[in-house]
Amino acid sequence: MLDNETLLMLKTKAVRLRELTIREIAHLGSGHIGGSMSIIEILTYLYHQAMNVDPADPLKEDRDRLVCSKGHAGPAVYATLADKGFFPLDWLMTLNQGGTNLPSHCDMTKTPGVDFTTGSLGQGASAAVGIALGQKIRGFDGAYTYLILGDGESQEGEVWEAAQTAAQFKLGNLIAFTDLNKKQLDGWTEDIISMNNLDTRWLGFNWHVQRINGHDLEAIDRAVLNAKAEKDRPSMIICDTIKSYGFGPGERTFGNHSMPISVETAEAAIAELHQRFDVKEA
Ligand SMILES: Cc1ncc(C[n+]2csc(CCOP(=O)(O)OP(=O)(O)O)c2C)c(N)n1
Ligand SMILES: [Mg+2]
Repeated sequence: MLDNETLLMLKTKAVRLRELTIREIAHLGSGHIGGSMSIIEILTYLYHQAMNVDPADPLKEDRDRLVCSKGHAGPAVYATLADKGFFPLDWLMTLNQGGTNLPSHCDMTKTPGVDFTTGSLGQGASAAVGIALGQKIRGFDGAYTYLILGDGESQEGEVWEAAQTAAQFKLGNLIAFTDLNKKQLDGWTEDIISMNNLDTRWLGFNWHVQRINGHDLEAIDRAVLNAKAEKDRPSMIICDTIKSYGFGPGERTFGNHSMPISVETAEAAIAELHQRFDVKEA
């Protein structure tokens, strides 16, 4: 259970990571704001509560790993890693420009702290299974592999090949999140290929399954602790989220997968963010 001080720290951190992500995309002029904003609490919890990682030694062998399979959420991952100290904050202003170390989609060959290259949806699931299996084979007891999938991404067949393999190898050290933000690139997931029965699908593949509010840090904490108690089954934490959560102009726009953001819009949105989310003294 999170004590009050830790919860306050995490909530404050989530606001900061949203602010960095908005500024980073606005500096470029446009980008994948929707799916970046919806995973901020998951990233906040992982990097500030759950994961054994060391910014000074990003390739430490027995570290926990994250595969952000929805690689287009790179801007949120980069904000998290920069803030954590994996690389200088001013790199964020080079997002997706020539010569950058922060390409639009996550690339492990370019960015310190990125554990796997993603962007081709579905592939990160298989990679995470392989990484988790490797941790077990190498005897890294207590090391976990975390995986973040999109709901639209879950339409990919490769996700389900990975699911059955993880169950077969009893990968209790694999903890996955589905960012169930109900939208994919250009519409409602429900209208394209429904993901409404995700819970029973993962159960059918013999995973441990939980469903939570993905913006509730305490719920994420409880779910991760439950997942860790499950030693012989991989875990799926299905997170109900809102696409673009915390970036007001995106929340108010249906097509918020990737959108242009001016610096002026960003600054107004950041003011709104603080109004809504800053933790008030009791
Ligand atoms: C194999 C593959 N097909 C298509 C794309 C193009 N694409 C990028 S993001 C996206 C939508 C993904 O939706 P979802 O997984 O729900 O992501 P989120 O809502 O979290 O942004 C698509 C189709 C891709 N990157 N990879
Ligand atoms: Mg989605």
